[in-house]
Amino acid sequence: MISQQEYQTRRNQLAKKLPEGSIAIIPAAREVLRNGDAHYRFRQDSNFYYLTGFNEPDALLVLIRDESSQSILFSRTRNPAEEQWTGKRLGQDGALSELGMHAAFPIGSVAEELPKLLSGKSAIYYALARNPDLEKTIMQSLVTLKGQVRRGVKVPDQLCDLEPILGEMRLFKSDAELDLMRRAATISVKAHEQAMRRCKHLEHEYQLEAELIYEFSRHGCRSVAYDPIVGCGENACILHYTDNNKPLHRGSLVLIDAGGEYENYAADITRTFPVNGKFSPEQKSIYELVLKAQKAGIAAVKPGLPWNAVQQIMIRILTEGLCALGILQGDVDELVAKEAYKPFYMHNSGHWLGLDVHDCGLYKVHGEWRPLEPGMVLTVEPGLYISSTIPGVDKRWWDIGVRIEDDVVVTKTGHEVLTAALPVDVDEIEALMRD
Ligand SMILES: [Mn+2]
Repeated sequence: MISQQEYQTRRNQLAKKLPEGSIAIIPAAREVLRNGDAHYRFRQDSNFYYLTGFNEPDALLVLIRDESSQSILFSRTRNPAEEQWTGKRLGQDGALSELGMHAAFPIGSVAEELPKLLSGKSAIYYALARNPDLEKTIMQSLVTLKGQVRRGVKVPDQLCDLEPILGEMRLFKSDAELDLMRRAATISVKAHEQAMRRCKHLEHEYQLEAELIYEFSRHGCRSVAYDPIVGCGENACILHYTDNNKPLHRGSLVLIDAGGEYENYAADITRTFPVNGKFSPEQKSIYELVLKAQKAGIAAVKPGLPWNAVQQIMIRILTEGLCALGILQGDVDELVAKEAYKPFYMHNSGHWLGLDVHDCGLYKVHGEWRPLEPGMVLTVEPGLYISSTIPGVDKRWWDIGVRIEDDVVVTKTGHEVLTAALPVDVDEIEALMRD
């Protein structure tokens, strides 16, 4: 649980990072129609949630940069008839008492109230180019204010991007956030274990997906953090394969990239294992090479390490290993320099992780890869994908796709692997699948 105090502190900290005379506007997510009159399951906007912990749609947070750092919330009004159908609402009284807002208005009054809040300010901060509805609302307020210039009204004349400032705050996780991420990770570990254990009884990729979702749900992850990837054989070589509808072939590998979302915080785990519970010699060679790279990548994580160093370490190990297996030929330095590994390993070492599975925050600062710092959370996820379409590769390696991914917190002295409890060594996986 994240306390109301922590949300208030975040709002104050954000306001203090803005220049005097600024105002910030952060909209909640909207409900989105799926088909007919049915909606997609509601997921709050991550920026809005980070600053409020408030889970209703149709809301707008306004922060004013002044001595008292005022927080103002526009939200749905209480309405017993509508609440009968769609559930309880916090309303404006609740926004003051439970969320600690300084003022609260009905969402329907934005057109009337927002110009008053913007009047006299110099800069408006919001997530530029993300939300056309919000931009329209802001423009309408500016039109209203420009109509009042002759009365002496000062109209804001700068539109600034809020995301770099907010992204930098979200990049560093608090202890309370790390607790939620540990929970998301622990539940996701259970789900992957369940998939490994149950695999021998299953016939289709979607049945593995069902095992994952069952475990996520029953332990309190009310949603997946992203659509699970369950790819058998050649499908394991498609990075974002989500059809998940093909048969599970005994003798093939299956790649599962899936994570649960706990209180809006994501886990992101990939494991690859043999459908029949026993790695073939070729599968084992590729798997152990990816694992060697991943272990070296994780071992390097500590404060001060530049973001791209993990990738450099893993590329070298993968290239050396591909040479040792005869899949690549030549001098390792030259092969690394000319990116000969790219047909087999075409993605980055990982990404930031948090409220978003690909979380916000810059990877380069002032043109340089940024050094890791305590409180950052990243994934480490090397892979090798030997599609039969890559020319010149011996047939025995075809359709072996392997990715191994864990979630890593940078600590003061090194790192903590949130997903360390999940089996990853060949022996461990084979033993778990035998049970
Ligand atoms: Mn990932």
